Amino acid sequence: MSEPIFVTRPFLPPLADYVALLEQIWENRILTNGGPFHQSLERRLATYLDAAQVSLTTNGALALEIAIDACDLSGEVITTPYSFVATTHSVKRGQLKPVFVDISPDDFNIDPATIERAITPSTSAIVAVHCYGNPCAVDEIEKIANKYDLRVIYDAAHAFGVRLNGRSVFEWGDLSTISFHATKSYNTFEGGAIVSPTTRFKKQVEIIKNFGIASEVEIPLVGTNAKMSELNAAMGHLQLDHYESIRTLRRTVDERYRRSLANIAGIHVPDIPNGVSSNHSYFPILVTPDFTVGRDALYDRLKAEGIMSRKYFFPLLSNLPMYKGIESASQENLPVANKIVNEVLCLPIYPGLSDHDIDRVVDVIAKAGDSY
Ligand code: T4K
Repeated sequence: MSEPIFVTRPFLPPLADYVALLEQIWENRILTNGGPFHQSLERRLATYLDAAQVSLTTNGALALEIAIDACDLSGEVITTPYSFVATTHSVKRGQLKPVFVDISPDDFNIDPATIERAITPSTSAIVAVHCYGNPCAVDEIEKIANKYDLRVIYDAAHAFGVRLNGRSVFEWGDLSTISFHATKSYNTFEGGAIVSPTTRFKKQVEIIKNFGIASEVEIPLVGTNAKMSELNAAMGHLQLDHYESIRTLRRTVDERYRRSLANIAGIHVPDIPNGVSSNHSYFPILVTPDFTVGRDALYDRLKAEGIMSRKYFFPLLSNLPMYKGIESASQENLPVANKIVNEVLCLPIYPGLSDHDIDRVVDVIAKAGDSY
């Protein structure tokens, strides 16, 4: 059998380039706690992402927990059920009540039309996800947030480098969080960041990510340890050097899939929304009822051929044992999310995925659909 094809593979820069940076770390013996690579990467990313604040963290999950903490929220938080589990868990770990609203079938993000009727006097924020890197309806969300005086936090784990109508997606929201996990389009092995268009929350974020310590003699907050190490920050520099070529390689894969899948009945490939400069971090398709077999059967067929697609984001968060009892988690409240989660399949996409391998994936899908 041919080599397995994974849903993703991390880009790695030439090893010699990383070794050169490791030599500098060995030389100066600063390994963490805001060392020189950490500081310079924050500055470079702030420029690249058009952000006033970039605070690096150990991962995207802690970035989100800290962002929620820094905004000093209370009561209820309106959020999406259609995401990786870290999103709702961060709300819950912040001692807040998640209130689920439905998603749009076009971009799989929170449907802004559902937000307003979910707002109560206890609502303090909206935690939305730019799912698969597609920007949320940011202007509409901003209007609602301003009207009801709510904070907006974007879980932008998937949205590194994404732009909307020429503007960085990180220009919206009070705070956004990113994941630099190995599976993301920009990776530092593990890592993440809290990003903001203002510096309003910067001090708070920096203190929380350093155990709550403000100075040698002041510990004003209950914090955690989410500092990025110099090893990760050094990798971040090299990844940034290569990011635009990584994006181009991903786009090539995306375009070949789109051309090849266009004529397979029952397979729906969502468009990249107008005005979006994508990072092509995921390639979701919907296996609709018009396809010959169901989503799970297609997943199994691909797997039998060594192709590891993923059902991101099944199971739906509102159906998990710890959340399904919440009133807003009912299936009647979330019809679109409950439908999409049973149709979605993310196909392998990463820089360097060959035309031959893309064609192998498409071939299995075409044969499953009996469309030859
Ligand atoms: N918010 C959202 C919306 C998120 O999607 C995530 C993370 C977070 C927050 C939290 O951010 P972090 O705390 O993780 O920074 C993965 C990732 O672990 C997770 O980061 C990601 N989202 C989620 C969507 O996917 P798995 O369980 O799919 O990973 P895994 O280990 O099965 O990897 C998938 C494939 O990638 C493997 O089959 C092979 C390949 N791979 C993976 C790793 C780790 C490699 O080739 N090399 C590697 O080192 O969760």
